[in-house]
Amino acid sequence: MKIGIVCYPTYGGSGVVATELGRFLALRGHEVHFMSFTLPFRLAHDPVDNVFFHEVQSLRYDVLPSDLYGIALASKIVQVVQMHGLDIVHVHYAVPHAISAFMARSALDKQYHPFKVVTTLHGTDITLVGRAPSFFPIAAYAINQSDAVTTVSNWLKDETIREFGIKRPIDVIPNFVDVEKFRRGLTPCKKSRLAPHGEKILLHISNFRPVKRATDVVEIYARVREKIPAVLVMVGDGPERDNAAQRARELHVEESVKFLGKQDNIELFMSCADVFVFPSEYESFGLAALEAMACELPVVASNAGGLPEVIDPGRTGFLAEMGNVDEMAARVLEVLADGERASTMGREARKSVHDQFLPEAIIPQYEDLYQRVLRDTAPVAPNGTNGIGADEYIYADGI
Ligand code: GMT
Repeated sequence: MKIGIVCYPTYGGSGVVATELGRFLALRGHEVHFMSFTLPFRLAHDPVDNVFFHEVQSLRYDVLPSDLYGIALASKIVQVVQMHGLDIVHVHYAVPHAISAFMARSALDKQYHPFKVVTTLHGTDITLVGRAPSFFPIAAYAINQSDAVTTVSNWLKDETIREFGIKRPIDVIPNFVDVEKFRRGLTPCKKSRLAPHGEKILLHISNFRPVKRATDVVEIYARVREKIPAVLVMVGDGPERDNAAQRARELHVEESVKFLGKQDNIELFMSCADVFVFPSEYESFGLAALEAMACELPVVASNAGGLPEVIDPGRTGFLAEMGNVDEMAARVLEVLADGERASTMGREARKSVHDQFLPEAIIPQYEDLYQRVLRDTAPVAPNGTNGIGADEYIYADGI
């Protein structure tokens, strides 16, 4: 198949999932065309054959109300379809990506509807952006008009149905992780640099948006450090980083909290930490937790959103009420107190990834979905046969 993938390319779970999906689809023989405003960072570090990148260049001009990225993206989709004849455009994040795809489809020859639109909802596109009154009707339209819609967890599916009163079918296809890349004991392991005196390493990785509750991470750490020697490693950057650093100063633990900012190779930190701390207000899935589990890290997280679909409490980590930093600290101590237990939990965490979230299990679910939308609503080729090959499409002239 020829598949277009539209995503946010910078640090963030939806972009990572989209990029990894494209890479694995290409490795399975599909032709994949990424469209975004910059090269997705994981693609830049791990290029594969059969993957093409098309940069969307928007326009800023004084008289224009704001950046017209959604329209520039629609134009790019038109051009890529004209050049390469895509079967599917798979958009990650409903707004504005799905709308741009519909716009592009209308701009192409209407009679033959040249490609199908698959929309994957990742979380904040529903819980924050889609729910906002200024975007609500168009987010609902994006969901209803897509040829197929997926969510990354059952929780997000239920939220979408509840929030938008959606009647259409929604497929749940969870996040996945490359276990060759994310594993224990990678070199160069950073343990001796992060914890030079053999302290335990608590790790948090996120974009430090309010939903991640980064100050809770510091609260949890301060409680843990009262009991055992430990350091806290904070990877990533975002609006709550300064507040978290301030809280570390107030709690007098700042000298053992390391804010490392954005890092490309997060697996190097995950592969040598002792516990992953993830106290989010909610996560539609929690990709970072899954990546940590692949690195045999027990995860202590809030029991919000889709996290209970990822973490099996008592076996692969622990869940606590969102905001209950006392309980989360107690759970972290429980993990760290018994090295044997921590290792067992870590091994179980990786096993759980193997059992449920391997690319080999998840990518075929997307392939089956693509086949289904192409089959169910195959465009009628000019000669009356039901051809769906890209070569048979007719595109409007002069666009
Ligand atoms: O909000 C974020 O953390 C980024 C966001 C995104 O869209 O990039 O992540 C969401 O999508 C990920 C991939 O499907 C999920 O694993 C994350 O749980 C989800 N984040 C939230 O729901 C807050």
